Amino acid sequence: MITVFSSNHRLHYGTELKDGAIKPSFENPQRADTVLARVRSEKLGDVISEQDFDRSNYVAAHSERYVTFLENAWQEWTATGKTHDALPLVWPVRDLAIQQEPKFIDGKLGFYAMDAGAPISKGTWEAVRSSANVALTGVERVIEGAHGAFALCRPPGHHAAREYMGGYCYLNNAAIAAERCLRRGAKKVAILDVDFHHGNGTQNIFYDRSDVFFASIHGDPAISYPYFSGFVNEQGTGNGSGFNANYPLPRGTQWPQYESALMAAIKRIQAQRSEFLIISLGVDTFEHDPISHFRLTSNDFIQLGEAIAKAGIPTLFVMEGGYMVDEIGINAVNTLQGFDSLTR
Ligand code: Q9C
Ligand code: ZN
Repeated sequence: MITVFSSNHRLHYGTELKDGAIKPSFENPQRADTVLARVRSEKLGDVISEQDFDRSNYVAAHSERYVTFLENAWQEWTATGKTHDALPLVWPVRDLAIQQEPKFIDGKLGFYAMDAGAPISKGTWEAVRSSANVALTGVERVIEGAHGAFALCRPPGHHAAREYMGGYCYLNNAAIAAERCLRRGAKKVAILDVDFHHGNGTQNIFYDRSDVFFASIHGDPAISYPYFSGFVNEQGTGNGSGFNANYPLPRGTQWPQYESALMAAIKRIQAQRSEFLIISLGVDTFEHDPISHFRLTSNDFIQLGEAIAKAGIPTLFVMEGGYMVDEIGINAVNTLQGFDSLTR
C-alpha cells in the first residue's frame, strides 16, 4: 500500500512532565523515521509527500478558537520573553471550569490542554499541520478507490479533542480524515483505535453523533493514562447513543484476549455498514513498549492487520503511538503487511 509521509514532523520535538520531572518526550522524531525506514526496506509500496489542505478541514473536527490558539501559541508565548517549550501550568477542572477563553497565554495553554504532555515549540504548528495533511492526503487516496493507505502521521492525534490537546497530540488526524470522508459524500464512517491508550479525543469529537462510529481497545483507564475516559459505560449520548464502544483490557493482556476484543469491535463496525474504516494505529501495545503494559509480540501485529482486512472495508491507517523505537517500524509495517496479504 501507499505511505504518506512529511519530513516536517522533525520540526517538532519537545519535553514532557513525567514522574514529577520535565524530561525529553518519548514521542520523538526517531519514531517516524524508524517506521519510514521499515516501509522502505520492506518495499511496502510507494512513499508520497503530503499535499496542502485548507484549514477548514481542521476546523471540521476542532473548534475555530482552538485552531486559532494552536496557530498563535508560540508567538504569544515568546512575546513574553520565553524561548523554551510552552507548557500549561493550571487547568480548568470541575468547579474551575469556565467557557470563555483567557486573554493571556498561560491561561490559554491550560484552557486548551488536558495535561502537560503536549509542549509547543517553534516548529510545532508546522509539524502538526503537516501531520493532519498527511492524514488528509492518505484518506483522499482511499476515497478515490485505494483499498488501503498508510498515513505516517507525527505528531499523533487521538488524545486531541474538539477543544484541547494532550498526550503528545494537537490536531486529531484520524477525526480530521473521518470528517473529510463525510465532506466528500460518505454517510457512515468507522474509526477503530488500537493504540494502547484510550482515544479520548476521538471519542469526544464524535460522542453525540451517529455518522462516525468509534471503537477503542486499550489499557484499563482505572490504571492507565488517560485515566478519566475509556470505560465500558461510555456509549455515546443523544444521536450518538450506541455509536461509541470501549474495550478496556487488563495489565499484561496477550494476543488471545486482545483478539476477542478486536473481533467484538470489528463485528460492531461491520454492523454499521461503514463506507470507510480509519484505524488509529498505535503499536504501544507491544510487549516491550516503555510506557505501556500489554504483551503483544511482533508477530501478533501481522494477525492484527489480517483481522482488519477481513472487515472488507476501504481502510486508512493513521499512525498514533508506539515508543520502543527499535521495534516500532517492524510492528507498524507488520500490521500493514498483514492487511495487504489478504487484500492484494
Ligand atoms: N506513565 C499516545 O500514545 N504519558 N500518547 C503517560 C505514563 C502520556 C500517549 C505517562 C502518554 C500519552 C499517542
Ligand atoms: Zn498510546
